[in-house]
Amino acid sequence: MTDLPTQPFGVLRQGEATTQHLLIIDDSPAIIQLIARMLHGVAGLSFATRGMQALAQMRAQAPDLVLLDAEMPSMSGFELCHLMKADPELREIPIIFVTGHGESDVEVRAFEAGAVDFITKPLNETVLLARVRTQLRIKRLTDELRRMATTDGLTGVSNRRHVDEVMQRECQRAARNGTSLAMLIVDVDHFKHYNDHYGHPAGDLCLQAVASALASVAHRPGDQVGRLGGEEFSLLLPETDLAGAIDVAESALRAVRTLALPHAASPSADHVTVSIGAASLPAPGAALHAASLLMNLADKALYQAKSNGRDRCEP
Ligand code: GH3
Ligand code: MG
Ligand code: MG
Ligand code: MG
Ligand code: MG
Repeated sequence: MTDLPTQPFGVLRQGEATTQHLLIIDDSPAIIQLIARMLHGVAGLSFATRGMQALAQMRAQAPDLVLLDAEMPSMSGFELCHLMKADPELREIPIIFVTGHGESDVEVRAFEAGAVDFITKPLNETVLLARVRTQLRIKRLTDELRRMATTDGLTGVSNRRHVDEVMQRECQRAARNGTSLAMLIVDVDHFKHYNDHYGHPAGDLCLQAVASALASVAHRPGDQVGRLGGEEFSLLLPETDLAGAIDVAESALRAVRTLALPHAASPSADHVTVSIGAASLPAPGAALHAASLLMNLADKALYQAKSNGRDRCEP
């Protein structure tokens, strides 16, 4: 970035996939350029000179940090901040206010609006760098903690806690919008024999392979693959009815068969298979405890799939 930005918004420096991304929102191209120079190499950088453009950019790709000019024409930084805090998708993005006023009431307003920090113009490079680095570090740690709290360590799919959380949310959404919601419970067949025959470390590898096979068939936005525990997985499928869920289950059965993992100790097949129980909402009596009912229905269906011979899905 050597020239003043001439467009109203854009990317100044594309970060690598692993680097963090910062959005500068300021009506002055000169300030944007100054900040970009001071933050050279610290993060991927984008800019916007208007609040509306900034909102569109953040919805397209959420930045890790926003530097927000308090005073802009048409939409002030405070107004933009309020809009972000009212939007569940943008609420968590940390905001550092940048303002020409050093008066304490502006500072108070910034924190009351939900900013994490505050910098005054004229900008001091050392102060800007220190505050930006601090916020990016907090953001990286927060992201990492959230990832650890929601994913299963062995397989990388959602853990049980996150499955329950997303189930509650999706059940409420399905009831509110009158849409269907399906759940599959997937259980590896004769997995105790597998461990006994091949050893526990091989069993772990098998679970990882099954998890990726499941992830490969649950690819619609909003689909969630989770590990309920042991050798039991869940697929939560929003806006999917029972027939649609059974289609996904058939693909899952195929995907696991296609892994072609030998299972010499299985009484029912010579390779690793899974059994699947399917259930969907709306279901009779589901109004109050929809999430646990859906889980129970899928669990009963799984039991049927086991007793009907395994390597199959039952509703
Ligand atoms: P079924 O076909 O009826 O499901 O039989 P199963 O042997 O798969 O079911 P069972 O519940 O008897 O055994 C599940 C086994 O899964 C027992 C347990 O040791 C194993 N298991 C649970 N968690 C893990 C894990 O994280 N890694 C490995 N390797 N094995 C696990
Ligand atoms: Mg301004
Ligand atoms: Mg099993
Ligand atoms: Mg069992
Ligand atoms: Mg089991």
